Amino acid sequence: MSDFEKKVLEFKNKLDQIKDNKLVETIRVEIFGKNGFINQEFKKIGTLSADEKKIFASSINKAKQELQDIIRSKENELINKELNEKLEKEKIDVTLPEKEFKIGKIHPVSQVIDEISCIFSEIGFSVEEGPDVENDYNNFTALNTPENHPAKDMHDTFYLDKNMKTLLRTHTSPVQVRTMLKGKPPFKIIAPGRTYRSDSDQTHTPMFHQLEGLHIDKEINMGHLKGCLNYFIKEFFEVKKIKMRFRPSHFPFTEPSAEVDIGYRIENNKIIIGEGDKWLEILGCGMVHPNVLKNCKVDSKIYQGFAFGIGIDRLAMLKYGINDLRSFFECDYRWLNYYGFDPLDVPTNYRGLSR
Ligand code: 2NM
Repeated sequence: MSDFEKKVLEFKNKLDQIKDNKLVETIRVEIFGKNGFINQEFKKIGTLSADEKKIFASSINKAKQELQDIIRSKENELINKELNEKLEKEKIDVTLPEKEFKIGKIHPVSQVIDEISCIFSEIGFSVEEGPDVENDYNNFTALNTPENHPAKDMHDTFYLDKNMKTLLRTHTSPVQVRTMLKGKPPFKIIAPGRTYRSDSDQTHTPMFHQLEGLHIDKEINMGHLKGCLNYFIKEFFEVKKIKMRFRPSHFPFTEPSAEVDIGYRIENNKIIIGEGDKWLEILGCGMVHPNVLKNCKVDSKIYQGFAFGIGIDRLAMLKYGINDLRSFFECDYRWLNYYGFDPLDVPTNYRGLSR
């Protein structure tokens, strides 16, 4: 076998073993490139006799044709192989059963917070939030709560340190304090959120939800308070008229203070809100105490206003006919599935955030 034939055989063997298209290209250049094997061999022709020239040229041309064919079919083979591997890897079995698709539910408390936020937003209140872990000043002192007030007792408040300076907020009022301290009047805000008291029975859970409102401006009086709450209760319970009474009460942070009852009656085991001869207490309110305004750097000679606080969990129970408070926080999927709200279903009377 001549050197030429050996070299051709070598290329054929190499090509036969290749598994990567990039290597085919390398060998193609080795064979057919400007300084490649074929051109080198053609250059040798000049040194041969006329007879030898003819034979050698024809064997180069034959080898050239063969190697070209081999390269072409090798390229095709590898392209097909790659494609088939890709198809195999990305294959989708359309006969497989679909994955179970479960949509979550909106907890009644979240639903009611959204509803109330929408109602107050429409009359100019903005929503403020604050931390669950508070200091004694924001939770009690700024709110005119005396040092010996029973709410400050260990039995009522979860303290987080020995000095009783850090605690879990017992109401959302510290949000109002923070808002007043960091801004300038007028203020027109609501603060919904989690609150904590050391209390646990049929109607109390240690964590519960409150929503408080605050409206401070130059000419705010109790008439505005009544009008605002009357509007809110009608919108929330979706009734045209509401029987409502203000009962004198006491809170350290308001003067005067009142509790608000609404009329109701029971008909066919169902509660009718807004009429009837029974009374239901639903919130506390009053005119913000001048001491609170002073503690929050608001000039009480120029500004005054009202505040109110509502228990959200109880409101949700009332509106949506849920009778056990503790079930709210048990995280029972079946309960949430029954009492929760479909996030994609927007009933016509829903004033939710999508509006
Ligand atoms: C209530 C009842 C009455 C109230 C007062 C304040 C603040 F910060 F302005 F002083 N926020 N919330 C308030 C007033 C809360 O809950 C039953």
